Amino acid sequence: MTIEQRSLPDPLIGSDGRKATTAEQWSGVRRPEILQLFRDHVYGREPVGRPEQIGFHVETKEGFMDGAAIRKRVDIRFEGPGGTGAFRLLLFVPANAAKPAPAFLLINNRGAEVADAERTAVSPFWPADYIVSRGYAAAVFQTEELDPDHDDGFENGVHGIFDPAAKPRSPHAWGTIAAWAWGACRAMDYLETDSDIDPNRVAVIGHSRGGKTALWAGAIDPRFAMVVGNNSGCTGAALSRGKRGETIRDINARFPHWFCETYKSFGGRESELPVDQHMLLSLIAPRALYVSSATEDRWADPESEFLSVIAAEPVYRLFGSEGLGAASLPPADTPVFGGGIGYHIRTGKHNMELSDWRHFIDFADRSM
Ligand code: GTR
Repeated sequence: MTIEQRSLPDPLIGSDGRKATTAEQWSGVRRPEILQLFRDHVYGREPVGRPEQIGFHVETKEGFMDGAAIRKRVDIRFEGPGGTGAFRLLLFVPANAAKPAPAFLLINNRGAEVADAERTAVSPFWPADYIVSRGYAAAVFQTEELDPDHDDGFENGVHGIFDPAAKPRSPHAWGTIAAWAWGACRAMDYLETDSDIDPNRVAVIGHSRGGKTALWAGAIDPRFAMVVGNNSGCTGAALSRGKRGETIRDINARFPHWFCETYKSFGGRESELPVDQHMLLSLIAPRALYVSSATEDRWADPESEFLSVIAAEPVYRLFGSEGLGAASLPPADTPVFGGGIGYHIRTGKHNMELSDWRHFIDFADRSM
């Protein structure tokens, strides 16, 4: 289905019918409105930003990756009305490259084995050695340390800590994707304090459900200079109107805890949602955005991921950026690097591989 056939809401036209014609108008009026629409209808409203009670406990050790990296293990501890919580940020900082270093923060929805702190196991899903060799710090945390990935009635994790008494829950209350994104923002709170890291050059990245999370984190937190959504699909980068593969109804049936309650009422009613996912991408403008697809990832729907990028471009153009600068889906394994947006479609399955990381870092080298 073409872009025109999808009848998308216009990211530039506000609820009062006025069209933003300058970056200032868009940032001052339309951007906050879109953000609120996503909070109300899709990801839910997080009850807290940076908590008053937050602390960082850092343990540093040298001599990793044949001396190329320093390892930091940072325990991020916080407290809310429902008790205390913590998650660990694992960080490898290049020992020999210029500092402060730029960084990639991975929101890891896979097992902890892909993020081995000892480096006895190495995984192309998080190729920390390669990231460090390119002069970037490699940071990662596990989503499930913030909030479990099953429907637990929002009793555990950060939901239980920050809105324990909220029963019945508001239909707009945050879901699990928003809880993980909140964690990425708290990781950023730490990275801002680390003199080895350049806080102005931190990319947040995730794959699949982690990709949806990275895009939402990038939308709510402008401190992220670059945002990467890999194979993020439904309620990630992919447009919902006209989407093939997974739909809003499918995702809410299988993962009822991911989004806010209100979102469930839009299953089969995509055209009535006041937003579509190109508007999520537009919230990242004018910062660097990278969307990546895979040829066999039909459930995510590469075409809907690509067209979403195109439909977000008018907002990039308001900022004087060309956006992606390609009108049609590029051939497989051929990245397109535009002024503000990068895109590629990799041959193969739903996954994140070393070749994907090469393209992300190449784009970061010129854009962040
Ligand atoms: C699938 C889900 C997708 C994607 C994927 C993943 O089952 O339908 O939206 O999030 O899981 O995270 O690997």
